[in-house]
Amino acid sequence: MKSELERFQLQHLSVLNDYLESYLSNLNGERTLKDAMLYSVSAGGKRIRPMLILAICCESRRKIDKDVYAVAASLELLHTYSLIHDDLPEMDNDDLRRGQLTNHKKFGQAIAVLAGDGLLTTAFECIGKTNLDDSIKATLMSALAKAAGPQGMVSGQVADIQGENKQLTLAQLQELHQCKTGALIDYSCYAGGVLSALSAAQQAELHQFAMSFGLAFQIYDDILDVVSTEKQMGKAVHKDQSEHKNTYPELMGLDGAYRQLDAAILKAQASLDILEKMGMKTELLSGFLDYFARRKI
Ligand code: GRG
Repeated sequence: MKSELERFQLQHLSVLNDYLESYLSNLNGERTLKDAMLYSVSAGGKRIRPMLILAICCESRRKIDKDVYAVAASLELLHTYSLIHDDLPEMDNDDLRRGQLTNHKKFGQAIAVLAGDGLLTTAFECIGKTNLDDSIKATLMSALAKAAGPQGMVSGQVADIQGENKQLTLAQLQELHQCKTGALIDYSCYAGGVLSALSAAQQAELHQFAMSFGLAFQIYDDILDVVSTEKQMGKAVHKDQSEHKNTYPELMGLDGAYRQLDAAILKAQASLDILEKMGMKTELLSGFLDYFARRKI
């Protein structure tokens, strides 16, 4: 039997994907640039961030209309920019992303940088084109800029690069991840709350949920990285295995990382219990947490 979250994803994922493709296809612009932008966005990905926005709207009984899809899509556009830039030779130097060649491997570095720039900037245009009240558009745009920019994801990326081959403390690692991945997840929850006109108290608790969820997401990703690399042992592994990466398993071992993951999931669930007492439904958000808790890794 399908879970509530699986049914929800079936209902909304293809609409969101169609929205993204038609939004990019209908932009005026240079053909190769558009192809490069579409190439990475259409490659799939889990769509966790936009789905969080849609889920919060649904749990708050806010109608999921075209404007909600636009705000969700804009976040995926921005997230995809960050992945394209992260894969570049001067950053993580990856050949594969979302099951296909990375953007720079396919289109060359210059176009990949520009495709990322295009996705980042049009994410804001995408919010601007909605029929939402101007004050809501301004609130969302400034929160997105804060989460993605020098007070959020970009600083996290810098901290990550500067921390390479150094041993960070747990506090430094948490700070790095809060900026690099947590800030956009926090924005997802905030944007869902703004679109649903949640109260300040509900938004504050949703923020607590986002912090714990973001942490669980990152630890899970770190664990997955170690376990899948171990499974590949014996096969040719492209990455330089001698390079030191700041991850939870690296800092505290796999068991320690699992314990931190469990603690983050429990904390996130506690926030959902409070949100339920405040009148929100939480089944979908709980479903997102199960995804980490089930961890068939
Ligand atoms: C280049 C400014 C700049 C930032 C890059 C997002 C990011 C910051 C780097 C990605 C590298 C990475 C593996 C981060 C850890 C967790 C993470 C954000 C994974 C990618 O997000 P998913 O798992 O990917 O949601 P999909 O493809 O499913 O969307």
